[in-house]
Amino acid sequence: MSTAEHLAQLGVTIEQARDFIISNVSQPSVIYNISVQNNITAQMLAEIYGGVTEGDVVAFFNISGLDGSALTEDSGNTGGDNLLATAQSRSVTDSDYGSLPTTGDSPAVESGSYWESTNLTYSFNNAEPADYADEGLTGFIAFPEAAKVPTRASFEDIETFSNLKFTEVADEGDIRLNAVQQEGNTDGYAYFPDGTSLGGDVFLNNAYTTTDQYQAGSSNYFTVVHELGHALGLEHTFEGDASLPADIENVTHSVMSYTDHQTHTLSFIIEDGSIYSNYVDNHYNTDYAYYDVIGLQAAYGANTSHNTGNNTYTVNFDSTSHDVIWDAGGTDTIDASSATGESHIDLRAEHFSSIDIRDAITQAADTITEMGITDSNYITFIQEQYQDMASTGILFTGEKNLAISKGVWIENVISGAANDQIQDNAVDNIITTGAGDDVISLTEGGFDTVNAGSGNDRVSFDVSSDSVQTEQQSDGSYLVVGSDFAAQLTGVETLEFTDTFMTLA
Ligand SMILES: [Ca+2]
Ligand SMILES: [Ca+2]
Ligand SMILES: [Ca+2]
Ligand SMILES: [Zn+2]
Repeated sequence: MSTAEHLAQLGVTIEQARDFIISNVSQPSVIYNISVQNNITAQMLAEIYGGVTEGDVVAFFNISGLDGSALTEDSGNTGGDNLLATAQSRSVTDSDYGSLPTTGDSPAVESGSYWESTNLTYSFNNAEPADYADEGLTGFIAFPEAAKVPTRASFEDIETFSNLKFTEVADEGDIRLNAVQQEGNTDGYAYFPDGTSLGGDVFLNNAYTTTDQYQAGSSNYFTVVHELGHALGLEHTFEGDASLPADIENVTHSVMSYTDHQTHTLSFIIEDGSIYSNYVDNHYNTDYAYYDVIGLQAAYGANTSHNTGNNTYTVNFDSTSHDVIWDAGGTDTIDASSATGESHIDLRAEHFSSIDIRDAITQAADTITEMGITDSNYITFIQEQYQDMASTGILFTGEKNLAISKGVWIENVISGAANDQIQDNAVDNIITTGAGDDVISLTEGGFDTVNAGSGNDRVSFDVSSDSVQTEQQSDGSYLVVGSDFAAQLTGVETLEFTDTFMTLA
């Protein structure tokens, strides 16, 4: 069969094939994988490209670390007998954002009452405007400088993931921010954007005015994030047509919840022979949480130009509270290499990870060590305080401290020194787990690379052992190739299949 006939069977002309090669000449693996999949030989590629020999084509691939000879007729490997070539044909490198949130994806926070424009202005009221006359407001003060910090930061955060654009104006913004006396223990309230003059306006409690009170991670900072959510049309997660399920109806999942969860840490002081504990509310969200991001994207569209390059997200116990990754493209990495606690990292969009987990026992031990405490009564007190706080759910432990939003592809991950658990996603992943006994689950496809480092490490697949080919490579790594996935494994001791375990040399 001629080259033209072979290509015709694939539905392309020689000219189209040449254009494809020219436009992908900087990505040899793309041309290589397509050739392997479609039994296109080096000889055919030479003819399609023109002016080069079969040997030139083989050399072109070899320079890029690909086995060019696998594409020659006399290698005996044409068409995928060579396991590495077959593995490369399992590659899935679509790093563009996937399907984006639409109405109904985050029903618990979607009120349906939204601004018509995505270009909004906001202003800080220093005195009561005339149209508030019927509101019966008391204690009107100039909007506190300290509260402007979380306001501006929240608008900036929203711009990173949604199509909304905010401009601060001196007066009469679409969203007007106020500080007034509040009923009972209310920290603030806001109106949905309903087309009225008060629609979108925010009212904070005039009792809070200091920088200290509005520190990042505090409940007052969080109040600003929450009220701006209302001002943009987000409703409470526990009201309206839909609510979050009870087990996730908390501020880890949405800033529109009232249920504190993993928002506090503890500190201790020893004074005059006694030990005292302090609750510290320093782990409230400063940014919108998972369901809020999806709800606002559904209402106003996603910012598809945010973080389109190759980004690294560095995460550990100290660096993050309850973050959500919105990333619109590129080859991206979650770097949890500094973690000393266990990490359970799930690369799939719409899943949560728990990175650098430190439970109550670990935090108590760390505190005892840091404070150099040897008195057994103090030690018992510290341990009990941590365990009591953990039992109410408000002790921050790192649980679910990172979410990957809908439509986001994160390709690579580096975990820390503890015993970690990693879940792959559907594209080619590079998974590096370092020290510790790690478990890596490769169930989603692509041609994944695992370097499990030291320890007793296991890779699990959701297929039976007889449906894969396994081969040790000259560099000592193992190739595992299935019908729709492949993996290249280094530092892995055990393979787990649905029917059996396999020990690697
Ligand atoms: Ca990116
Ligand atoms: Ca390891
Ligand atoms: Ca994968
Ligand atoms: Zn509210």
